Amino acid sequence: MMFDKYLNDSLNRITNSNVKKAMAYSLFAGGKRVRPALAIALMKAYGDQVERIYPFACAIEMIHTYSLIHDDLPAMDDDTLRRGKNTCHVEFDEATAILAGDALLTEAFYQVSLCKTTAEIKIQLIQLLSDYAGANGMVLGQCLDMEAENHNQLTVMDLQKIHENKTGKLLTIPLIGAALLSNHEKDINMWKEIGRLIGLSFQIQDDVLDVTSSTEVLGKNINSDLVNQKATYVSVLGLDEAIKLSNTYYEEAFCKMKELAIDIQPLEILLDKLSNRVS
Ligand code: GRG
Repeated sequence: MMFDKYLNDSLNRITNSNVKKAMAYSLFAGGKRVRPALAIALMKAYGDQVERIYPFACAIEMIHTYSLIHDDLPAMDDDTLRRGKNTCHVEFDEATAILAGDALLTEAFYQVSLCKTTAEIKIQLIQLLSDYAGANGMVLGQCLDMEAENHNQLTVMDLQKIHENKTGKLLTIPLIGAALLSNHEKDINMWKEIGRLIGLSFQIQDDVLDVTSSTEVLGKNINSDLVNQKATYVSVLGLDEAIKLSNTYYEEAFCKMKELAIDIQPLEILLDKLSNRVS
């Protein structure tokens, strides 16, 4: 079964309502599925069955989708366009979008309960999601990002702290999750570092694409950082240095992967795609 079919079927147990419609709308609005792809690639690299990670990958995609719905709300970035479509609160309404985000976050933990693994590993997966997506992780990053809006003298170190949490933690969850599910706990510290590097690189690309791409290609309003007067890797380092730093981080991540006793190819292919992404 393909991952998107699993994701689609995961909604079968949800009672029909406007909230369910909004959850489905945002889950299937054309996301790139980068986080599930990382989890699947690592399962392959470990020689494990990819389907074993589907419930966990589904949980991550649900949390990712909730974060985007809430990030687009008027109280946060107030965005009207994502993935070339209306944002959730524009398509439905603000209250429904808030509830859809809440429901996706909650449903993620139901999905973890479906993982075919031991109770001990499920507890570790639950702790991982709570820690990395919550107030020690992605939510912390979002909070630091909001606080930073009032400071105009941000350094690269400040940006690093924000984005290791806001972007990096959610991109690290699939790697640690796959290591846990395929019984490679000894590799977890390495995946933490690799996830951090991929996360920073992914964020720098996001900042670069915001000034170099177009609304048509990106599916969202461009120059949003400039309009919101946000400090970004591009505003702090300049465009060329930002691109260089993004490539360096991807290379470092790749070098670290090579130190592990795994079949590197599935991750190499994915990392190559990510480092050349245009949206
Ligand atoms: C609201 C708790 C809360 C957190 C929001 C993730 C986030 C934190 C905000 C989204 C805005 C943003 C630019 C985040 C940086 C990470 C990023 C580039 C997200 C977009 O991920 P993609 O490109 O999205 O994987 P698709 O649309 O492909 O699923």
